[in-house]
Amino acid sequence: MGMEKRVPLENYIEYPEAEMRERVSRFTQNLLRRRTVRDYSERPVERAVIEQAIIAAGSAPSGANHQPWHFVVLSDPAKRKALREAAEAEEAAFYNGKAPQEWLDALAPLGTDASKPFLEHAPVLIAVFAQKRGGEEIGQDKKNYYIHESVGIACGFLLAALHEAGLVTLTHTPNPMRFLNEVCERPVEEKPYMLIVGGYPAEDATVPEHALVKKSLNEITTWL
Ligand code: IYR
Repeated sequence: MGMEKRVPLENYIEYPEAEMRERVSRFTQNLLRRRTVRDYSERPVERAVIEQAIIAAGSAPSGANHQPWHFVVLSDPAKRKALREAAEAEEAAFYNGKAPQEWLDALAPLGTDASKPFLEHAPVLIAVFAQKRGGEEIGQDKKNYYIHESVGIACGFLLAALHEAGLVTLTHTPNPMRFLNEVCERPVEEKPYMLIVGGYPAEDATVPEHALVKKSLNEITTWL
């Protein structure tokens, strides 16, 4: 046996099968309403809501439970403006030559372009950083494991929590996004992983039809 200390599993809840079916379908139907939205209202979102969503993200499973993530919530207008300008410069380079035609063709049905006003004006902007080194406690300097998997799951939890709160979201990954370290005042050892934008949709918000098409259960599943 290992040297680990173990405690009883607490807080587990078993549901009767009928309730289980009901719960999972309610959860699924709710997640199916999630849309990636690019048109935001400037109406503010309470800090307490953002905090709860980040707590949900921070509960994600991670390699060796090292929790290799850091979340920077950006509201400072000067920082938001600087971030937008840096991201739009990278995106302009991407859309005007750097991206291969195949990639541009894949994006055409989404209608995205280099203009990213939500980076400055959406009420919630969270920059997620991945830590190569750290540990289960702040201040440690151990090697982290399965960093991409861990931070990816945390981002999924974050998106789901914001959706559950009744907000719309957008993932944005300017490429390259090293400029985020400076804007967000994070050390170079941390790698910017993703920007998560959230808020209330603008009254005239639209979504591309293309994004409504999801593969069916049969297409994405094999039962052996
Ligand atoms: N980062 C760019 C391009 C982009 C790439 C993919 I793949 C998308 O699904 C959407 C956008 C941008 O944000 O415009």
